[in-house]
Amino acid sequence: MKSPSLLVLSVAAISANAHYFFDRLIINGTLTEPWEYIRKISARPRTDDAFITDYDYIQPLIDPASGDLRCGRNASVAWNDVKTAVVRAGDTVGFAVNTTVGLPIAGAPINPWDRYPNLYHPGPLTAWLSRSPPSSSSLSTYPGDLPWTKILAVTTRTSQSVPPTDTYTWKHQWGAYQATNWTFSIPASTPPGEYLLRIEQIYPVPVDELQGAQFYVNCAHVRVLGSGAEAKVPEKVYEVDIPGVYHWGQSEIYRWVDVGNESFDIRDWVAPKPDVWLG
Ligand SMILES: [Cu+2]
Repeated sequence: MKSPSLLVLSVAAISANAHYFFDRLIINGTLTEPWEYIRKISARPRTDDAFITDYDYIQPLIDPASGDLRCGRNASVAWNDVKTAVVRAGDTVGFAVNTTVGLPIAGAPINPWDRYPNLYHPGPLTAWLSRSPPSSSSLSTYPGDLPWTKILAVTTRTSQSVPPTDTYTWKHQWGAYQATNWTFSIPASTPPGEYLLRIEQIYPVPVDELQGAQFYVNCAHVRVLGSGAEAKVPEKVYEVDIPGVYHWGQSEIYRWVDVGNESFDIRDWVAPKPDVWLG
């Protein structure tokens, strides 16, 4: 029989492995430091007086109507000293996954069982841009309350997909499954300006299981220079508000694609709106 303490530890290990965030921006193939170009997020609030751990930071968002859906928990404005990455429209950027806050977020011990930095959950991975108004003094104070445009959607396998390390074959249909990072290009016709660059991965879960769908989102600060291509403003159909882009119970993301739905076929899955703007 397992001792109670071992049992607790193994449950904690499984659940801690199951969440993550994106703390590093990749700029033209170079991996930057944690939170160097990305807005820090807060730990989930605790109602007990237990010490805050990594697990409190990697907790997903579960309310699609929350303002936190833009850039993560308590990240509607930047409160760390976020650098702005300077890229040309058409350049390759990306995000890397982590499960530990590491330094310099103080007060969060790193637990050995937290070290499993990949997209452990099956589900869609997307990237988004929202342009800060030219009149605003700083990207750091831009809350992301203007429209967002989706510039990447990873659903099925691609050449960037990694070989899965488990035998859950139905999950392997997702292109980003178990990826440790993902890179993509800023559309070449993106108008020059300062932008929030947002990454989002959704773990689809039905409304009556766990806490419903889990959202993993983070935002980087980027200044997009021209590419030489003609700049184009995205048509209205590609622009959405966040929050507002998803609603509680929406069929595409409030459903099982995990253990318990082994017959899941990703070809039957319809990606939520909006469509991807390719420029
Ligand atoms: Cu999780």
